[in-house]
Amino acid sequence: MSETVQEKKKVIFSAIQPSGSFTLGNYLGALRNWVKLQDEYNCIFAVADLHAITVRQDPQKFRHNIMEAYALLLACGIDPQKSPFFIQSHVHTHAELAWILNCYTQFGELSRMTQFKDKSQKHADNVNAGLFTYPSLMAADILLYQADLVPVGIDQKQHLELTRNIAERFNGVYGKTFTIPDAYIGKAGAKICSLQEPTKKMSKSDENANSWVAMLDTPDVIMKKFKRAVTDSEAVVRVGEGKDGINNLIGIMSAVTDKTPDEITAEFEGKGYGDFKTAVGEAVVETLRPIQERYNDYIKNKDYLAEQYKSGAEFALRLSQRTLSKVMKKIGYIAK
Ligand code: ATP
Ligand code: LTN
Repeated sequence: MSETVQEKKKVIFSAIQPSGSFTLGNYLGALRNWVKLQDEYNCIFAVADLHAITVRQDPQKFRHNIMEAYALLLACGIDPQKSPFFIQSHVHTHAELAWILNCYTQFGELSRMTQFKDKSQKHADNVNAGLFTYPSLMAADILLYQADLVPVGIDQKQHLELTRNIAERFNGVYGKTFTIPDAYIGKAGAKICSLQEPTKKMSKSDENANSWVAMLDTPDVIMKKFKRAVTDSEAVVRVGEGKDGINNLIGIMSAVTDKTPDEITAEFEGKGYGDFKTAVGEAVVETLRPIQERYNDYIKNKDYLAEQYKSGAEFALRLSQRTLSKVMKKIGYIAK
């Protein structure tokens, strides 16, 4: 990887938590876009496993989920030759800068984060300090690589605002140290909703497994989930108010086939919801099939995976160490 040639492109950093099996929503709303960004930008991606323990994880499942996440992202098309791709806990600068940034982040700021409020309600028995300071770790992830742009869903925008505030505050005290990152929010319509409650987003932590499609679900399971998808009583395939279920299915169909909603409506004129659901299910199966095939190859090849995540971590450490050293020097720490 030639650092001199790539330095001219804008830097993108993003990460995803290995907190369960990735869904069709994760793929269409985030991962697929990451893959497309790789040529135009200098991308760096990570599996955010340090973030994931803000919620209690079963060790065996956690180990499996981290490896699955890594292999699945490769299968989606993340190319570690183009985009350094690592596991967050392998790069110690993240935890170190997170501690430092914690001391430049106000209690009041963290208290206003809606994700903290939501998650502390959801996990009322484990409102730990990590859940509270999660945004400082996310800020460290981003600022370590001097990222210009951060592709995130709308739910993470508040965390990115806070990252900018922390960076501006630090720069204000010590002089320019961090690049101020901008959110890179994908085009509207990328929000995929639950198949059972189509006003809510499709989420991997939803207890009703019929509400989400996992990227690694078998074709049979995918077809069943689509056949059970909630619709309405009008029986006309068209986008409309009060037709959240059908709107969502049209959105999914449009995302996986690249057809416009109008083209889809025309194609299914006079046909019932049964036919439409089958067609959407089949289109999703075909979209996921090649990814699943590649995943099955990668996950068997643990040596290859290790080679990739180790070299990703080496690259990330070298790059992030530069920022961390600069930060520590400015604060007044004594160099080793
Ligand atoms: P959890 O259920 O644990 O909150 P999640 O499935 O909602 O997880 P995240 O890990 O929070 O997903 O999100 C990872 C990325 O996937 C984010 O960029 C997010 O915006 C995107 N994403 C998640 N769900 C959807 C969805 N239903 N539609 C579009 N994008 C999504
Ligand atoms: N908080 C994010 C995952 C995440 C992230 C990041 C995203 C961790 N570190 C840095 C962008 C940049 C989430 O839960 N979706």
